[in-house]
Amino acid sequence: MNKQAMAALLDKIESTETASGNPRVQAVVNRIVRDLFVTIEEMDVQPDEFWSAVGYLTEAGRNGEWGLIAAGLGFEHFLDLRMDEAEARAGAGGGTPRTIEGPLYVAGAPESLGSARLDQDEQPGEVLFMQGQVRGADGTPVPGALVEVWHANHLGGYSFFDPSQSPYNLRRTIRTDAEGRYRFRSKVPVGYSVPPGGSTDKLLKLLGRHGTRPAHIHFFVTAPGHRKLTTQINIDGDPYLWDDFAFATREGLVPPMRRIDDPASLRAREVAAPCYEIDFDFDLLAARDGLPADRILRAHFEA
Ligand code: MBD
Ligand code: FE
Repeated sequence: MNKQAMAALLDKIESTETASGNPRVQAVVNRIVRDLFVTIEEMDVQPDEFWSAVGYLTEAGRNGEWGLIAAGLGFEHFLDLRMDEAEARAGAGGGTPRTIEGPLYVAGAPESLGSARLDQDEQPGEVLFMQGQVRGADGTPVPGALVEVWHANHLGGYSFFDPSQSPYNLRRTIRTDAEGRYRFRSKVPVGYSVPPGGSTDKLLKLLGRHGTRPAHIHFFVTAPGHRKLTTQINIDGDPYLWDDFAFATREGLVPPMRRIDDPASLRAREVAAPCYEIDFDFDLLAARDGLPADRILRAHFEA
C-alpha cells in the first residue's frame, strides 16, 4: 500500500490521544500498532489471517495460557537477559543466575523453619533430598531468608493447576536456619509439557516445535537487604536439558544429583529405596538503588 497513506492513518490514530491518557501506555501502544501495521503490510496479511489471529488470542486468554505462551515464545527469558545486563551495567553482576518464574507459582504455601517435606500426596517417584545455604554478596550466610520452592510431580503436573493433587503438594516456603541453611525432602520431578490440544500446543505445532520442559525445581529466595532471586535448578541427565521449550536452562543451574543406595545412609534418611541428593547454595546480590525492580509484579493464584 501507499506509504504516505499508511503514515497518514497512523498519525491520525495517534492524534486522537490526549494528555488525559497515560504517556507510557500511549508510547508503547503506538509503537506496537505501527509495528503491526508494518508486519501486515510487508507480510501481506489477509483479512482471514488477521481475524483468525484475533480468535486465537481470545481463545488463549480464555484458556489462561498467556503465561505459557510468553514462556514458549522466549519473552520471559528475554526479560531475564535484559535484567542481567541492567545489573551488570550497574556493576552488580554475579550471584546465582536467575531464570524465569514461569506461570505455575501459587502464593501462600505452608512455611517452616530450616526444613520441609514437599510431597504430601501419596504418589510414585524416587525420593529426593535437596539442601544448601543462602549467602549474601559478601559470602556470609543469610539466616531467616525465605526459600519458596515449587515443582512438578512424577507426571509433570503442578498442584493447583492439576486437580488430581492436593492444594500445595510439592510447594513449600522454608525459612533458613541460624546458619542460613535450608533442606527439603521431596520426589524427583519429571518435565512439564503444555496441555495437549490447548492454545500453546496449537501454536507450537504450527511452528513445528515441542512444548516440553526438562525436569526442574523453581525457587524464589528473598531476604531483607538482598535482591530477590527467581531461579530454577535442573535435574541433570534429562533428555530435554538443553532443549527447553521455555529457554530457561542456564549454566550454573544444573547441579549434580547423587544417588544414595547404601543401607546405612538410607536408614539414616528414613528411606526404603535408593534415593537422590542435590546440594545447591544460593548467592544473592545486595539490594541497592539504581537497579531494576527485583520483585516483579505479576498476577498470582493463591490456593
Ligand atoms: C513450567 O513448569 C514452567 O516452569 C514454565 C516456565 C512454563 C510452563 C511450565
Ligand atoms: Fe516449572
